[in-house]
Amino acid sequence: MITLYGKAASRTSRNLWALEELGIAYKHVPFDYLKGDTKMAEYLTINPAGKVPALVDDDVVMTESLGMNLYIAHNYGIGTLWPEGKAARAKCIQWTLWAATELEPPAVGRLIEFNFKKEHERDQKNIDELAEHTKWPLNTLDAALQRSTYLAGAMFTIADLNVAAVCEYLTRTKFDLTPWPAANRWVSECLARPANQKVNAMKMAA
Ligand SMILES: N[C@@H](CCC(=O)N[C@@H](CS)C(=O)NCC(=O)O)C(=O)O
Repeated sequence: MITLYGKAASRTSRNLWALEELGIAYKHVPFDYLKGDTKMAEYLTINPAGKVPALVDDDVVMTESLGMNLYIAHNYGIGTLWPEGKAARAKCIQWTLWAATELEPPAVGRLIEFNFKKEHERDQKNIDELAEHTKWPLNTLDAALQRSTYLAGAMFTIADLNVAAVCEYLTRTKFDLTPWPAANRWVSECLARPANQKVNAMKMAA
């Protein structure tokens, strides 16, 4: 059985979302990185970087939330989160790396400005620059979603989950997505899925 480390209100939420989509049994250990749980010796043997999330599945120990979701989908979600066919699977890998490298840096920067700083501490110049760096990736995402219902074809896959989970940083910080209507519609639809709503409830409860 998979054991997933990390409180729901962290990047762990994207892994909880994947596990909930698949409906598989898992154990959740809600270690809190803000309280120092992840710097305990016990946890550092799992992730020497002292960050969440991390996953243990028998002899597999893995970190990096978006990569963990590829692992979960590939091993437990064939035909659902992990689509059939080379072309669709290629898109899952492509969009996951795109989320990590193109969209997450400016999106996390924005989250830090709005959720981790008090209003008077915010750096407007940084917020404006981050918004500029967010526009190009959103153009790319919108163009893809004008051509295809989901990122890897006609069905929701781990490609959508991984990218939408990063887009959630934008919606949470009230970034206006209306200039990208296809992406805007798709983000709303993905985030409204029952599995993600269940994870949202876990975040609130923690
Ligand atoms: N690239 C990593 C980032 C992990 C990460 O930075 N996690 C944060 C919580 S969302 C953390 O544990 N921070 C604690 C720290 O930096 O010491 C991933 O996607 O898993």
